[in-house]
Amino acid sequence: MAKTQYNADSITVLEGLEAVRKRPGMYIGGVGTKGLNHLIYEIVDNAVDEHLAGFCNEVWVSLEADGSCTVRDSGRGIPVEMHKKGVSAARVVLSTLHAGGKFDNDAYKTSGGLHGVGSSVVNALSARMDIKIYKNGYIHHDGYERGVPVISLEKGLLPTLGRTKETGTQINFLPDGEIFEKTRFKADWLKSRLHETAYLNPGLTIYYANRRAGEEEEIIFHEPEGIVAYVKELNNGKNSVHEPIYFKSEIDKIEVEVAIQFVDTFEENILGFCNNIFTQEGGTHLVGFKTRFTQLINTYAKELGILKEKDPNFTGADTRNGMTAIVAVKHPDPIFEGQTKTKLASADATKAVFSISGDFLQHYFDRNLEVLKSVIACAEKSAKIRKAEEKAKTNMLTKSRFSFDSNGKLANCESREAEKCEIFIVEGDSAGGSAKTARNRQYQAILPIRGKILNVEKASMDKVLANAEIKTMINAFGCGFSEGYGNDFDISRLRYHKIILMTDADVDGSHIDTLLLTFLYRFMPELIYNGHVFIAMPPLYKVIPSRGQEQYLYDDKELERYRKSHTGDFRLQRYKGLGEMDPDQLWETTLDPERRVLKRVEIEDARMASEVTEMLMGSEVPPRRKFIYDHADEAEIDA
Ligand code: TTJ
Repeated sequence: MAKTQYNADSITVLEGLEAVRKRPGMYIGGVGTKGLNHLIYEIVDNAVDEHLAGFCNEVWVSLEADGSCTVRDSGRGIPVEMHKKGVSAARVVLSTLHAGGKFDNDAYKTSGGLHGVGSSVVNALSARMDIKIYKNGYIHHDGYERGVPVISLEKGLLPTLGRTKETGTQINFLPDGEIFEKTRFKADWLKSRLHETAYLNPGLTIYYANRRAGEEEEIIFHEPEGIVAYVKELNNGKNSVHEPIYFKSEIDKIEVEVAIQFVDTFEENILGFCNNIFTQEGGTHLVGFKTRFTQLINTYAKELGILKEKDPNFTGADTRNGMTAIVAVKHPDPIFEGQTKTKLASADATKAVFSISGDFLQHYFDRNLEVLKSVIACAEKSAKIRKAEEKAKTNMLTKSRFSFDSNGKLANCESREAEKCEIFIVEGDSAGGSAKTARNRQYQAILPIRGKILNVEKASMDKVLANAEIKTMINAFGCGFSEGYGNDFDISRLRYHKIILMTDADVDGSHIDTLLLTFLYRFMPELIYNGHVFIAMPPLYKVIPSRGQEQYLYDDKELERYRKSHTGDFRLQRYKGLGEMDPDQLWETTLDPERRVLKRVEIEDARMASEVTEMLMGSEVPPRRKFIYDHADEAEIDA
């Protein structure tokens, strides 16, 4: 700090960033891997904004060998001239909270949720940040450590590193280990996100490079077909019923772009975006689209005589049976709400999407009768199944409303303070028995499930609902569920803030995880969005040295390390399943909040949310105890 001169403004500037460091979660959503990756997205969004403004068609994103990330664009470069605060505008952008490069000529503000918080937040949370701005024939240079400038200004302006003919902005930053639990960016999430960005911006080319030792890779993301290609990719491997339908138009400054393609499965997969932001919680744009689509299909079905006058209409869910769609709007001043600020609330978006979709689709279906008929056939198929499911659901509700736990397996906890309560869904009666003995009965509830019953992959949902354990879970959680028709879900009634899946570390175990997560994602997605769902990580091995301390090891990498570092004899015990542990061991390794390792289930982006098996990626929640924290940190436990 000593090198630079500060005026009053730059002092308040630094205080602004201090607030970010004090409460990082408020700005990037959390200090886990998700928040960490958000640093990159925040910077990339600036480059994409420059693309949207019409000045940049290329972005480079690299994960560097030293753990840092570099983002470069071919835009105009952040303005470097003197700002009214008495320093270079670039320095104001990078070190003032909420000045994140959003200048008044922006057509669309990206102000949803975690977005648009500005590059200054990334700066504040980076151990170091280096900036090169290629502009006006020079390379302008700036640099920071934990948000504090380390480059001296010359009469308030940035020093230059030499001349250039190029224009653009390059930022290199290293996340701060004092802030983040882990500082290793998740490459898979980043690639998926960049691919999504490419689909949403067909004129943009993104050059991705991973230069980290052992995972070197280069990919070019360029999707000139845009959201049509996105829909095709989402439907990849499924039987499509027709070629994608695409339209794009604008009303009252709101741009609406839609791609639709039906497949012959029973899923509905509609992804909404506003100003390139994935609206995880949906919102008004989707309401407009769905409402108009349902109306249209019912009108056509009656016109064609497929529905008779006296027949009830198809429900909305019926008309979207098998639908994959992207609804992307651009709004000049969007309002976002919801738990994670990813629900579009702007009422005018409903009107715009309703009207544009109605006009286009009517015109389209009038001329493509075959497509229309196959879409209506999907709705008929759904209506049939819906009736069966409705029956299953009423049966279930009437039976179980009065019996909290119909088969008496749930060992509930004593406390009614939901924030402190946990429920373990445990594979197998024997592990369930041990867990019941071992648990802290004040706060930990145990629900054993029998693997075999659940291990019917791709069971239809009415079968799933008929499953005794699933019924018990719905009743135990206390918040109801939502699916297709009706929405009985109320997260405020949730009885356990941690729902922990505890299955064996084998193929059967991960099948059960997948089925349970599929169930949770379809019927109670908010539980996942709000971070209530976890996967327990029981150890794979116990080493018993002839001299020294016994130790639990959580994966093969740890075992390898142990073999290398340990001198002398040791006995190795391998746990094939939870059932092999006695209650004390189970408590020590898997139940005790002080020592266990949990993986939080997170949904990273729209593409992952659309594909259940792909979407469920965990990030570890390390226990407080330091030594296991260190192991958990390096453990390769992402299946
Ligand atoms: C704003 O309007 C005047 C000309 O410069 C515009 C601008 O801010 N452009 C801009 C910012 N282009 N690229 C950025 C940018 C790129 C990266 C990679 C990171 C950051 C923080 C900004």
